Amino acid sequence: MDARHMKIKAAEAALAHVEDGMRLGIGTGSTAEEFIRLLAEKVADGFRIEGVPTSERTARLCLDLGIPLRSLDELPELDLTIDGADEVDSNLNLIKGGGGALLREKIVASSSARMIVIADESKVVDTLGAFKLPIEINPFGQKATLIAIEKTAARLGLAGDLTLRSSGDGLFETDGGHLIVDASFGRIPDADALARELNGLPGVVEHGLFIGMASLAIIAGEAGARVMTS
Ligand code: ABF
Repeated sequence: MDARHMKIKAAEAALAHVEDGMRLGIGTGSTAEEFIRLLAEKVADGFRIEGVPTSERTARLCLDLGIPLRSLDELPELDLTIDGADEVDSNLNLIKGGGGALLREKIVASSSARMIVIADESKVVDTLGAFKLPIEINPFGQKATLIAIEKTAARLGLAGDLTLRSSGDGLFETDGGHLIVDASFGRIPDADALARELNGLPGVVEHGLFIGMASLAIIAGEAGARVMTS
């Protein structure tokens, strides 16, 4: 089964968790987009949901496909968020943000009673960190923030390149106008500690470690979709 079909399998299984009338956080990325396409078919058949998108890209796709959207300010308490991930470990801790939407994804997920992650088997890891950790930073004082991140990581025995993400003709900017640093720390033995330390750095707006946020993960492999719980 190719990667796209695995993503569709995971999206199909996630759809079973969406109830008529739900206030639903809708994620970003190619797996989330397969979910959106399937959700749009149900909405076309009369299924009622109120969607809150986690990125401008997701919002555009939902609107194109006829999924009713609200802002998070209109619906500050959501029933469920369905979103992708770059890495999932056995505790359901995640690395997210490869798509550059990590801040809104984390805000929407934290406003939801439950979060279900949808991913293909390739995202499951023993220890987070093979995927470069996206860290969203304020452009003001970015060099000072990079130094602070390096020093913080070193205190935790982590080291690696910090690369400002670029796109097209310049630095990548998030929907919120921030920059993203991709940190090649490698294996992160204590992701919880790193998350807490990064949260304390003034120039860091958010980071891609989603600790204890996912209620379950639906992982699609050759044999179909399976559920991971922590
Ligand atoms: C988004 O999904 C991001 O947080 C994450 O980087 C991405 C994974 O994308 P894909 O499903 O295309 O692998 O939620």
